[in-house]
Amino acid sequence: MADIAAIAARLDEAALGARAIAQITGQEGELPLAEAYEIQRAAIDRRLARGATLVGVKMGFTSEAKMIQMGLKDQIWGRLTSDMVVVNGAAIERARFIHPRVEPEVAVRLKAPLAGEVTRAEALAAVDAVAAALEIIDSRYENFRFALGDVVADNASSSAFVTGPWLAPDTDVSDVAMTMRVDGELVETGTSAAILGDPIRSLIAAARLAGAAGLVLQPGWTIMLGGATAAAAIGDARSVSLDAGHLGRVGFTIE
Ligand code: 0L1
Ligand code: MG
Repeated sequence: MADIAAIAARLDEAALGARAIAQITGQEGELPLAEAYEIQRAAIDRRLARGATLVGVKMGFTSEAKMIQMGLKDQIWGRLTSDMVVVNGAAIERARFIHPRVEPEVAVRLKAPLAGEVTRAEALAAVDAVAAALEIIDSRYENFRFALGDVVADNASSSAFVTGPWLAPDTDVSDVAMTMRVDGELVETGTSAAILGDPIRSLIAAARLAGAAGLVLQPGWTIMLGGATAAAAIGDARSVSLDAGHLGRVGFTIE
């Protein structure tokens, strides 16, 4: 059994100091998923103890291509905390991150609790608003390399997120064209249909997976439903923007 508290502390300190660490699995053998999620919870608890609050959940590996690449049959998830929120159009500090990447996503805000096995109708009824979003992922592992247990323990690489204008809950998010630019240069184009065929499937999966860990998705929370394209490296770029058609625009600058 892994030393949950010690590994959680290592990951938390790596995130705090923006310093990469070695993979856990390389040093300590296999890391079963249940233990990896325990480490994730313990690392986030340290953040909460410093005053952050839970503001949602993120879904990862929501594209078929990424699942095949990792040999997965299911998605992974992570916790979103208040210190990860970036206001649309605001600046982020590059020094906070190790080797950040950005991906275009769809997010929903909830107005009712959601947990366990829910139908599509139940999931939709819990949605208060939808938005285009950008997720900044920043693996705490050297060279952005990890096995499944590593990345789950590392809160699914979650680091920061920006949501665009919140729109009515019945706004269609099923097949929205997305164009992402870094420093004005086109880096990724795709469609929200790449998120499990329809992002609402990812919301249903979020309720199921978080529910299995005893976590009820709460009213007011943001659920980041997954990447519509591959992630792009931020490097030393100064701006990122996403044009998501009828979902609007999202962006941030980097200083
Ligand atoms: O949000 C994501 O789909 C990423 C999940 C974690 C894996 C990665 O860092 O690419
Ligand atoms: Mg993501």
